[in-house]
Amino acid sequence: MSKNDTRALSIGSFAVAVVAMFFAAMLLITRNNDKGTAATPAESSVETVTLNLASMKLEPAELTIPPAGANLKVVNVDAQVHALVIPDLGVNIPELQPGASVTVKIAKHAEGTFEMWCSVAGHKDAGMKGTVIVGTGGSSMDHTGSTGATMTWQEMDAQMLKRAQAFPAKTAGHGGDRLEPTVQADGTKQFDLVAKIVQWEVEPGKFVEAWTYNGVVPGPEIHVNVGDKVRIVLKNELPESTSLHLHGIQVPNNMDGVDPYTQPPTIPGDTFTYEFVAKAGVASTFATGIYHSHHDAQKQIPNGMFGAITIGEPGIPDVLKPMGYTSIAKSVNMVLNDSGTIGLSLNGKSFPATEPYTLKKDEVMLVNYYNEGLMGHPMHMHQPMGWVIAKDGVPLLTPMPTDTLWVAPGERYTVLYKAIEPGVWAWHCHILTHAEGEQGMFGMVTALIVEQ
Ligand SMILES: [Cu+2]
Repeated sequence: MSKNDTRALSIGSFAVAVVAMFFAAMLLITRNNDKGTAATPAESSVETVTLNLASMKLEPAELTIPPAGANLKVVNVDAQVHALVIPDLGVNIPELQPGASVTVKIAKHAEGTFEMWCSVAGHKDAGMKGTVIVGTGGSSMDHTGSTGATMTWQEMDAQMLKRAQAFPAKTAGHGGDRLEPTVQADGTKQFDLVAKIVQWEVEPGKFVEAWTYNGVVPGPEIHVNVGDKVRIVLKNELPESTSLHLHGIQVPNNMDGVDPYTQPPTIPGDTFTYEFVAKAGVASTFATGIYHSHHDAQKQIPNGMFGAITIGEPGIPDVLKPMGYTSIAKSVNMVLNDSGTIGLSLNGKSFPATEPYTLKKDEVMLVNYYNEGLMGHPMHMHQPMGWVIAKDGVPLLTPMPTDTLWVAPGERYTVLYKAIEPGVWAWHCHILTHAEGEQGMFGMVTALIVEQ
């Protein structure tokens, strides 16, 4: 990006940040009321503070608890068992399985700073330790990456500028690229997938333990034509069983990948072969699906086990053609995620490591949104109005305009965006705690760059 581009981005980010902090505060109130973890109405006003047990670290490492007490929600977002002790506050969670969470009540307590750590042997020394501050410093659950410290507005601007200028930041690994099949003698297109754990750089310097297909997040895109004979050979190199579900794709029941109903689990070291003839969706000429794990899915999927599978090509609806939607210059799969080791991300990367997309003025980009996370995300493109042309791989009878599109877990939407005006246009999830805080933009943010 040029200097002007990044400057435009940073000025925009400041304006949004002011609004963001206001809405983030409102969201907190709503979220607390929605929690429902409190047993009695009297407890519903108690704040809930979240602590993630991540790969050899506690997030946040500095946790603030109000002196009035709080519900402490401890989530194990890692792929191995962890524990948590805060002796001074009477917290002792001896074991928390991967993906599990538990909420403990912390009573009213005098202000002070206390130690916390994971009590699994070796984990504390490896970095799983932090401090709990009982005080009025504010909640630590409001946004990812918050420093919790008070900044002047000048410091805040400087930090936001630095972050905006880091975009697009280079990281190791790129997911979602198309996988070339090996074509068999009978014409069958074979795709080989290996399920394995790798260290994945989500944002610069932040490596997480990702559960992947072929070592990338998202897994490689599988693309075939209607009528193709398809074979997917899945080898399991994970420390636990798995199975591969073809979400939104018409396959015979025994190829649906839901163990133990349609197949036995594919145990570590084993291989399972999925075979089917590629069909368009019902009432469609194409299909827009996703392949993902259907075994211990609440862990395996958010940790990275998902990839697009597309059959055929969506066409441009006739009604949009007089509006300049004549050909598709670029097709993009955009997989949303919010949980597991990967966390808030677009195609397996968090801002500023997300990928920018460049179009020339008047060009049209087709975007397939997929949500593989645990919550809905309203995806917002700043300038160009989009047209939703298909839901879950089936064309809409009438395209629907959108600048903000709610994408629920499991849904797919196909949207055409036309580049109207040159500039850097932010493109992000509009749940503001997924996108921007006092440190600047983070998580589910990228940009469309429209060139003259
Ligand atoms: Cu979101």
